Amino acid sequence: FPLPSILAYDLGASSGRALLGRLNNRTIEVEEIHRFGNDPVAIGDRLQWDILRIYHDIKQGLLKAKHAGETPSSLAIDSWAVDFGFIGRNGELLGNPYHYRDRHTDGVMERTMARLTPERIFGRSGIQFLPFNTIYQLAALKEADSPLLEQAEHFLMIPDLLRYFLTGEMFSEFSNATTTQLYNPIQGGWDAELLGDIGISPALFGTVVQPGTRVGQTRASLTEELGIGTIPVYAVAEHDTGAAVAAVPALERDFAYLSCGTWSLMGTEVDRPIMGELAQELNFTNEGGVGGTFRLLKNIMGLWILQETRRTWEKEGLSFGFPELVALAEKAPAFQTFIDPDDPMFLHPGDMPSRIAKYCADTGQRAPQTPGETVRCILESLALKYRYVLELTERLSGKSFSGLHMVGGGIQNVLLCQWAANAIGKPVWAGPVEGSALGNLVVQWIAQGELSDIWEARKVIRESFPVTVYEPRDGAQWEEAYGKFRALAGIS
Ligand code: ADP
Ligand code: LRH
Repeated sequence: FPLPSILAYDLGASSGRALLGRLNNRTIEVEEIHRFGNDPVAIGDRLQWDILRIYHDIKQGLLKAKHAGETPSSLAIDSWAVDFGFIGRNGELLGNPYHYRDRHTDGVMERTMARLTPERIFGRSGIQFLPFNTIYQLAALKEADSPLLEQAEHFLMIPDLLRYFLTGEMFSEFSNATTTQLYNPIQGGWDAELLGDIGISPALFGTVVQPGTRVGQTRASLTEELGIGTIPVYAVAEHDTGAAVAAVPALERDFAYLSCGTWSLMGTEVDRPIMGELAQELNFTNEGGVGGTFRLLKNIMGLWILQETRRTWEKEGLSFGFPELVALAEKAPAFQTFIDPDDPMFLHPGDMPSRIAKYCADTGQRAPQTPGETVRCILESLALKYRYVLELTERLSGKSFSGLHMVGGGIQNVLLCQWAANAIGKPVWAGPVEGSALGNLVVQWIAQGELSDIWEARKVIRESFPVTVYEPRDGAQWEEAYGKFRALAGIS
């Protein structure tokens, strides 16, 4: 008999993808059946999701599965954190969800922090201060007197919303809910006080379910439209970083990870949130995970800067693939220029080479002159920032790590993996590439009793996919570069 398959949708910033997964004895087999664009659409001053097109592509994935003779026995969706849509009284989506890189939140975090105090916000949520957190997106809509708030009856985050389109059922998934900075992990629910503080009705916020909950099935209108059977739908760790960390093939309890895609998310897994003064001061976060875990981590701007650099050059008629950019960086001279990748100037879409040049002018450095120098500056700076954040993670968690697990599309950048190992002076274990989609799959299997728990899942992933080991090299040069980086990037 053919093995039953299940379906995972992972909506990243660089693409959306649908993967079919099979568990063959204790080996995971995956097959990518659909990959599609997930570009936000700029209209006037707004930057928005093309949400109906994404739903269309989710349906395309179902059709492709059907044409391959597959009837997935379940499906689940994960995507990036913080973004959401509203449902009105007729059950329909109101407007297009805003993308978190929209500038409508400019200044809102600062104003909200001044009014509520950082202690109150962090003390109730345990979530790091990022200007695009849902709390500031909602506060921005409130400040702008958005008509959406007059009509909204339900708040749903993106995977919850797409799942609602598929099933007709509304549930909020826990891992993603925590990223709003409006979920209280101590009380275990939406924080009505914080919502009250920003003037948003708690009545919009519905039942929160844990990763691994069955939350409906494909609705009749959809199965009829596509000519497919009914498919059970699960809530997994619908926050893509939660899914990626679930898929880290660690065998030891105290491990450090770097989920390396558009963002670089670095930290460790903990059993309960670390919400003290130091965590707040270092701006670490405690995002909800699978099986009662939390991710103590910090966001690092990541390969977004490289993606936007590439897009800028493309507009200028210079077209490079990622492998080509990596080759150019390798040939450029080492340790010429450093940026702090987390400078707010790099957050919004736009001309990154010009912003890097401005950063260099502001810090008295010679700006990179060629594409190779530019890419080298980005990748070296990222690797050095990894060292900084890894040291902070050790300090805050009281753990000591023997190396770093890297997962996600960014591990295809072998130079970055090697430089990360060099910068931290410890081995990097890189794999798997499709971390989020795999985390999505294994949580479905855990929910169905095919895998016992997250630790068995990690073992099975370890046995099913290669892990490339990068041993640290050139320690003295990287040590010296780290000192220069900290001085030039203004990192104390
Ligand atoms: P997301 O899930 O956030 O969309 P991914 O995990 O797919 O991101 O990672 C995308 C990143 O991976 C790109 O920004 C790019 O820098 C890197 N990448 C993808 N393919 C390659 C490649 N062939 N060589 C080097 N880097 C790559
Ligand atoms: C990574 C990610 C990250 C969030 C950001 C908005 O894709 O979900 O964990 O901080 O996107």
